[in-house]
Amino acid sequence: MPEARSLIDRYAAHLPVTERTPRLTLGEGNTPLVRAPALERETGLPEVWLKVEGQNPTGSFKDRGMVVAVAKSLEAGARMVLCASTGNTAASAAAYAARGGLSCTVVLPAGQVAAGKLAQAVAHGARVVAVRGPFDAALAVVRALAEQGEATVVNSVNPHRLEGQKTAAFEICEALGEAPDALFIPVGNAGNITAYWKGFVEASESAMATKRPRLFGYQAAGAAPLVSGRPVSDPQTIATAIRIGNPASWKGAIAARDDSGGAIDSVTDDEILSAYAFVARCEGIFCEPASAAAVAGLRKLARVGGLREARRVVCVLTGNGLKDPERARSLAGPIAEVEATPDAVRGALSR
Ligand code: AN7
Repeated sequence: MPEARSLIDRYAAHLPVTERTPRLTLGEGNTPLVRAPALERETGLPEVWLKVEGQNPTGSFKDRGMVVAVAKSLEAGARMVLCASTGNTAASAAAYAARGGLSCTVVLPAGQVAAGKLAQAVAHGARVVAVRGPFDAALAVVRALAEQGEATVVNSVNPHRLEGQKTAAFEICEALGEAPDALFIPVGNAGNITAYWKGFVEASESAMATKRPRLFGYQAAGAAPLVSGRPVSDPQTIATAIRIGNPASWKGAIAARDDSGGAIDSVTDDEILSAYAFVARCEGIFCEPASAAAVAGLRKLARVGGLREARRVVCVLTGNGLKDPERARSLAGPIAEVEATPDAVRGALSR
């Protein structure tokens, strides 16, 4: 059976690749765009779609950018990649480095990375170091190490990352036959909202779309520098993926917001957890808490009637719920353990 075409091959004409760029792939991209009837009922919008990026090979959107960044590193003759990460970038870098035969070092904020992501980085053979402080401190260390020539940085400060990530906007336009009216997306280091905007602009300049969506980005209330307009030194949120106080792509996010006529707002941890449970229980899709920030934002904006002219909207579910099993388990109490008899199980169910 022929292998599915790699993301790099599918979008080579739109990516900074040449014939010499290795066609590295783990089957990234081509993720499902799934209709969300429960969110349509709740918001009153005619069409709500979910871009399920948790279906990527390592369970997050990072794979789209990482495949390009690692392929370009290989093309340039690098031996080692390096990143700071709240978890998903680390998991993705570790996997693509393993595939490409590169060594990988990841620097993480100590105690703030979801269990599944850490497991992935270790499983793929990355060298892992945890530093005291938030993601921002880890990224500062990584940038300093890179200046000393230690490795290629594969954080989204590497422009190849954003080039790969913009392909999600292409896929949405292709699936719908046009750009949506609005796109809802969580914002942490702000690379992805920047990449989506680049993708939608390029789509509108090609046959993929005739218009561009308004972009609505959501930060967690305790980590919302783009909302307050100044860096947050001690970011706090249960959505650890977006626990970031000084986004690297600050300017890109503001440009995406302003050029698209959208907004960047915050949602509370309670709103995030409510959206997280809603999507899992009512739509059947298990995303991670950070991803649910996009859905929380859609619900918040719809509640105040902020979307009257929009007919078709897309929420980007950036990462898989399995990344953070502890958070999911915390939503319910202990599970009853009883004798293996129908009566005992019936009894437990009726309690
Ligand atoms: C699930 O992995 O920053 O605004 O180091 O994992 O492009 O940063 C992850 C970010 C949203 C925010 N959803 O995207 C990292 C990291 C999930 C994420 C974001 C992240 P950006």
